[in-house]
Amino acid sequence: KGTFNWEDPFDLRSQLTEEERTLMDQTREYAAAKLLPRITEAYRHEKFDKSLIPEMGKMGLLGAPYEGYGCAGTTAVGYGLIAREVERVDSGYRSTMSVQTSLVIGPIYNYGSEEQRKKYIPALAAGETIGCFGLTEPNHGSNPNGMETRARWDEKTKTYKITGTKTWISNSPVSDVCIVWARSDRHDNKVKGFILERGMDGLTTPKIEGKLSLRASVTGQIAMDEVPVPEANLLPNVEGLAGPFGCLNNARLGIAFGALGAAEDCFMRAREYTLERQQFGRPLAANQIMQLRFADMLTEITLGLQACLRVGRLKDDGLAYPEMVSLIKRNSCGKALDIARRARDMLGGNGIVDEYHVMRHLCNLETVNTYEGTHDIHALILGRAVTGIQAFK
Ligand code: TGC
Ligand code: FAD
Repeated sequence: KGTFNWEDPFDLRSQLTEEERTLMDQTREYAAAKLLPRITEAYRHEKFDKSLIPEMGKMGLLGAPYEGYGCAGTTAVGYGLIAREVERVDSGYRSTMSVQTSLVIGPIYNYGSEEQRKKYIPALAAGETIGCFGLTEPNHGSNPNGMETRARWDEKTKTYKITGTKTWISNSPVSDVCIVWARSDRHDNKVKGFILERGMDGLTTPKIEGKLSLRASVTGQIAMDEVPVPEANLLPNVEGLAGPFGCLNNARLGIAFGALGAAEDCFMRAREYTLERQQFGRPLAANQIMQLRFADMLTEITLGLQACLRVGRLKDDGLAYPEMVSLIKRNSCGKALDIARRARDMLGGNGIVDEYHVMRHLCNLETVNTYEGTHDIHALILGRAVTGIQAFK
């Protein structure tokens, strides 16, 4: 007979397959050995370390849930576990990994031609090339349906001339490949996906300066002025907003797992700190208030992970609906943010210093709670499901 294991209260480990356990352990070891030692400097000086992409590629972390073309072919749960382990170190590193996986390899894999898959995915999975995903625009964030970016078919040159600006794009300043969503006059003005490559005329990717969050991940714009995109670079097998939203369903699942990884790190650091730190002649952890906070954190993390596991399993069985993903994305991000704020407070003054890691997670989680659909937008998606009434427009 065992005893209660506070580090894994519902024995998540025993609910994983042998391969998932190995993947989780290997990713945790890699993240602790290679990512953790560089994060404080990277965050402090807003340094994006390009070398981590091929490193992640070697570890099989890029494109993990896809089969073939150099991808590992894990379960959806396996992908979530990778996100959790990487985000235990930093949400920015998880962002880099999950954009490359769900938002670049994903659309090429799911909507691309065989030639496109063979041409782009092996290098992206190996981390030899970097990609980004352009949906958000300066005037259209929560409502991508309003997008202004246009693809105009030019019969003479047999190219789409793409014009518009995408903003808040993770990885864009360092990307070799940009997946861009635009309305196409050749397709009844419907949204289509295009693969743009660095070096195309009229394409620039300026960096966004001044971020106080996600500083280890580089963010920028994709500015397009009549960029000539060959027909071969159109994603042929999808049309409409279902294209980008289909990619987001996969990425949001990873975020739901990932945000809880950041929360777990805050919880563990607050525990270590309050056991060590003495005030009023005893450890801070001896106070009932502290223990109540730990009980609350442990409860939310444990329930949240169990929910992620359930949705991941349903996804692997082809039974996950987007609303399920909205529920866990919203829950994990909101709860992780609350846990990080609590943990920051429990570390007192030291809690604001980067060497203690908690404030960094807290700042990062502000972004994680906003991107891929804000906390409130996911509430409205769920509210629509419950009432049948669309409240956001
Ligand atoms: P709506 O009328 O609901 O749907 C339009 C069409 O899209 C289809 N659809 C979906 N398909 C697959 N999965 C989903 N989750 C889908 N949601 C909608 C729908 O069936 C319909 O298809 P069709 O064929 O009938 O036309 O669309 P709406 O315009 O009313 O949407 C409203 C809302 C709020 C749901 C949507 O706009 C939304 O999700 N907004 C949030 C925007 C967002 O998440 N942006 C993310 C940008 S990418 C990013 O942040 C990356 S960060 C990466 C990182 O660094 O980690
Ligand atoms: P808005 O849509 O202007 O929302 C502002 C506020 O209004 C929010 O609180 C929102 O919940 C609320 N709101 C909006 N509409 C309603 C409504 N109808 N009812 C009630 N409240 C409402 N995008 C990409 O395409 N690719 C990327 O790689 C990417 N990476 C990102 C990286 C970072 C660091 C950040 C910060 C963002 C990134 N994004 C990316 C963009 C992100 O998806 C958007 O910021 C997000 O979707 C919100 O859009 P917005 O910033 O325009 O906010």
